Formats: sequence, C-alpha cells, structure tokens
Amino acid sequence: MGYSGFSKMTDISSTVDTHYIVLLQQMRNAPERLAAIARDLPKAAHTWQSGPETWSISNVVAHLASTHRPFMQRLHRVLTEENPTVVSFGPEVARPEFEVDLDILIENFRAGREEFLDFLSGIEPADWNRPAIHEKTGPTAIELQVKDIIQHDSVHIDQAEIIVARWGTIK
Ligand code: NI
Repeated sequence: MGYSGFSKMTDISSTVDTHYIVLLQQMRNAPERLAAIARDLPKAAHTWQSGPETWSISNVVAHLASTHRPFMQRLHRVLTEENPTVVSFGPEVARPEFEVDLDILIENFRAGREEFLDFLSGIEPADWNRPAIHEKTGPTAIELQVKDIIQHDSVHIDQAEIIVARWGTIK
C-alpha cells in the first residue's frame, strides 16, 4: 500500500522527541487501519447504512478526512497566539461527504493526514506544551489536542468495524 512508517519515523527523529514520534505514528496509522477494514468489502457495502440516520463507512472516512482543516486551523492559532480560546467543532463542520468513491475518500484522508503530520513534525518539542482554552472542555495544549485526534480516530475506527460487522450479518 506504499506505506513506509519506519522511514518516516527516521525522517523526523532529529527534530521531535521519541514520545511525540509515538503519537505521530499513531496518527499516521489511522488511514491504513481504515483501508484494512474496507479492503474486502464489495462496492454495495461502501455506502450502506444500517438505518436512515446512521453513517456508512464512506461517511466515517469522509468525516475523519474533513477534521484536518479545522484541527490545523486550531493548532495554528495555539502556535501563534498566547493561550487563545478555541472554538468547538463537530460533524456539522467536519461534514461527511456523499457520492465520493470510498477509495478516494481513504486516499483523501491519507493525504490530509500526511499534510497534518508534516505540520506537526515542524513544531519544536517545547511548543507541544503551548496552551489554549477550549470553549467547551477548558484548558488544553497542543499535545492534548493531538491525543484528542488519536482518540477521535479510534472511536470512528471502532464505528467502521461495527458497520462492517453489521453488513456481514445482513448480506
Ligand atoms: Ni467525530
């Protein structure tokens, strides 16, 4: 799949502490994990929803891909402003797209994630502690935001696995 995590790890090891490399590697793994979940699914399953209000696996991947822009804008503010108050965003901002091929959605997620990782790899280790106030959850910092992204990935990867398991029971 053109995935070369170890060479990327070597690339950034000179500027980022090992601790942060582990976090960046977890972020880098997410598109690959979704690709693996989706790999053997027939096309009909890509947009299948278990109910009218639930997400398909395509919706999940599109949602994850669309979180990059608001997260990067937020982290750019934390880097350039002193303890800024940052606004909350949810699926209404990170909106799932429809009518886009799942393979393209996964590729968009991968490309956006690589761009995000390039951005994070350029941050000085000390800047990972830069503070901000999240309007809903309170004091935060770059490192905590990155951990939130990893947690958010994990929730939606679990969701994708459940969707695929349900598809398996109905077809
Ligand atoms: Ni979400």
